[in-house]
Amino acid sequence: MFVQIHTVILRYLQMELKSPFTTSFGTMKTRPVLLVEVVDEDGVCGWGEGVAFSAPWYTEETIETTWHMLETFLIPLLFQAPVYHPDELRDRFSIVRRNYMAKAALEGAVWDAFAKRHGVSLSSALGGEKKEVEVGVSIGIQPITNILKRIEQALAEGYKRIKIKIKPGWDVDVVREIRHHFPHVPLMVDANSAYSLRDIDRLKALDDYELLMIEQPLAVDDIVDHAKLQANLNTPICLDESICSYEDAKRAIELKSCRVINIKIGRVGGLTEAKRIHDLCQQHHIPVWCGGMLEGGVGRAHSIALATLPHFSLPGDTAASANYWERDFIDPEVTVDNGRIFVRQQIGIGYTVNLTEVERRTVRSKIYKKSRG
Ligand code: OSB
Ligand code: MG
Repeated sequence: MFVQIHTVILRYLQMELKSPFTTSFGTMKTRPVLLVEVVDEDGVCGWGEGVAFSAPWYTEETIETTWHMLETFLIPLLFQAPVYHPDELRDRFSIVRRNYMAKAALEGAVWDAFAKRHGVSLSSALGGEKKEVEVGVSIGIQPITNILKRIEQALAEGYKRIKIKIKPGWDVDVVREIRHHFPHVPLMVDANSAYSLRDIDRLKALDDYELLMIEQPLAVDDIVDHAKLQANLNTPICLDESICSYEDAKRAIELKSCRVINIKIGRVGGLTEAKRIHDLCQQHHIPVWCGGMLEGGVGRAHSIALATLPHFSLPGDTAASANYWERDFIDPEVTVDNGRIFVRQQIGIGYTVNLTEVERRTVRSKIYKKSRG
């Protein structure tokens, strides 16, 4: 059985975040979403989501560059030949360098269509086993009283772990204050590359607060400096932005640049590559968890499916839809029960895309058709 895609629809959605999200880089109030719909010869649909933001602060991609790469290169490559298994797309797309979020958006849609054709959930198509996944929340930079309130609320909802964003000058004091109110809560911090080795004393000061890990303290390409930092820290380093491929993960493990890896489907170019990194980390006993990109429902569903693989042993960032949106564009919305998401067993991503909710937010859309013959 194979999937021959003959139509791809790209949609640009503008989503309003319930509350602004601030990282070491800046604040986001809205979240553009690139929705990818693929349709095969028999009318089976698959859904994918591009996770690039409107500005290239997290990685070099933006929603506009992903649209361009899809339209000009990736969609034509997909139309070229049938897909017997979505794993083939990694090779087929490799003639386009990097542009991982663009590749992941289209590959994810094909994975969904593939699972639907085979009558299985995306989780089982990937080899996932878990029937529920544990999740935490990521709390942006904001006044400390708000952070304490958000933590209290998240704990009341049962979330398994709290992550806060830090930056130079907004770190040790904030963590100390949180520990004062919540001495034993599973807590971690994420710097989104805001530090350099010159800040080593400030980062070492965080060792006193029993943090689960420090996520991406140094720059994206500072794989050597991360190794030097890790050798001087008791707190495990978790890499996010630095790991864009299996090879990146291999280097980071060999150099001992981190003790934990955050896997995001978009950042690494798709589910196939995410699975390869998962398997590598499993062999090397490096714990992994599934990161988040403030996704809409489709991206959220893909992350949930990925997190059902056995080596995702730490709670991820995939919180409930209601943590981000007044109304997500899938049915049902993603809900969290005592810090757990129950994995839907329906075919494909397991959630239905609500076209009314999609169209309400669609700013622009375009249909691409495979040419005949
Ligand atoms: O670094 O993990 C990150 C959000 C946007 C971009 C990067 C990151 C994040 C988060 C929030 O931390 C994850 C989420 O709740 O989806
Ligand atoms: Mg991060």
